[in-house]
Amino acid sequence: MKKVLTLCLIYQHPNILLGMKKRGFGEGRWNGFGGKVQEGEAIEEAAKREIQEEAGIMPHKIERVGILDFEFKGDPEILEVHIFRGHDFDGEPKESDEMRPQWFHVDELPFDTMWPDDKHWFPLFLAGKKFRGKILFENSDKILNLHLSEVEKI
Ligand code: 6U4
Repeated sequence: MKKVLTLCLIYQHPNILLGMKKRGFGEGRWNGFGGKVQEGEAIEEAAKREIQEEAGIMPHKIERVGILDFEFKGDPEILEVHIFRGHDFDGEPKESDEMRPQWFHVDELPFDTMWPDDKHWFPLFLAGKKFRGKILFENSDKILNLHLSEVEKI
């Protein structure tokens, strides 16, 4: 069983826009914006829709830079998260029911209050690389296994 999700990060060097997840999966963590791809929806369209819903902004152009498969021990469902990078956008980031957006300097990312996998793949993201990975969680705080590799094309 596989569920396809999006995660969109706006990176205007040296700052990156994250949101504090106020409810649902990943509550209490800083993360990019995203969610489930709906039936019949293109993945990139879903990424744009979610960031518009959660942060009130519409990116001009987004590029897919990574795909990560997440598995939780004992749960047959795989979360396939497609990671996008954007730069320019229309609108002003504003708080929604789900997320509270805030800019962070890349040297001061709040890794302690982000998903534990983020500290592993953010360096690739920030360096403009493309990557694929597979991460097995014991629970939402503990990684049992992590494979990450840089790829030419995604
Ligand atoms: P709804 O539909 O609002 O109930 P919710 O349970 O809040 O959904 P959703 O749709 O916001 O979840 O999706 C979760 C988001 O978290 C997606 O953008 C993908 C992202 N995500 C999930 N696991 C992650 C992980 N290990 N590391 C990470 N982002 C992750 O950086």
